[in-house]
Amino acid sequence: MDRAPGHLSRAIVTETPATRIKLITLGNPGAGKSALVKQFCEGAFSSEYVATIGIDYGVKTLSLTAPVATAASSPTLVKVNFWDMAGDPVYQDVRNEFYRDTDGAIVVFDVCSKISFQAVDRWIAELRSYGDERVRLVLVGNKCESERRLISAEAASAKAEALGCRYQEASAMTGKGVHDIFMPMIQTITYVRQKTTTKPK
Ligand SMILES: Nc1nc2c(ncn2[C@@H]2O[C@H](COP(=O)(O)OP(=O)(O)OP(=O)(O)O)[C@@H](O)[C@H]2O)c(=O)[nH]1
Ligand SMILES: [Mg+2]
Repeated sequence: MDRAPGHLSRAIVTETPATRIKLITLGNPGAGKSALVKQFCEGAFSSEYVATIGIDYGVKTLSLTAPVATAASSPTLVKVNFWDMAGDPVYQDVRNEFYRDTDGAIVVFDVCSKISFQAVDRWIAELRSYGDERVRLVLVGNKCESERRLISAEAASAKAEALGCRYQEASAMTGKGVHDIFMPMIQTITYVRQKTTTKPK
């Protein structure tokens, strides 16, 4: 961590051309969006709540091997650009500037908060109003290690099915499920991008 608390890490400078993808996080204040990104990027967690002001940006460079890169090819370098949005309604105008050109959206609720779960539809509506149709979605129930859970995995899975997306339980605190939020999405987006940009010989 080389910036102030609540911020993401700096870009890793690389000379090699990389596939660039854009991911955004959505969800109510306090759901744990920033904590999930921090856990994925840095393997770290802070119990202090530093609300995101408007939006926060970070980039993580990954070297993907199979199944994205075939055994014969060299690993695929991917720069994942994270736009971590503030959940506070006061920042709606700020968020709306950043929905365009998004490849994947991580919609987060807190399994201990009915309000945050009920707000999922509103977040999807905001995304649909300002983002592109092609955006891939994953619904995330965060804080799953908590004993104060109010939303069952079954209810959340049904919501995800209605939305036509995957449901992933996670805990930014313990790290459980965090890899499985991001990696399948990053791999799919990268794979599709490669297929659509590689011309047949
Ligand atoms: N118990 C528990 N607490 C968590 C977990 N993830 C995040 N938190 C805590 O929840 C609070 C809010 O986390 P943030 O990541 O800042 O929430 P956010 O969704 O980014 O909130 P905004 O930036 O205001 O939209 C912090 O105190 C975190 O430490 C988790 O998995 N388990
Ligand atoms: Mg935040």
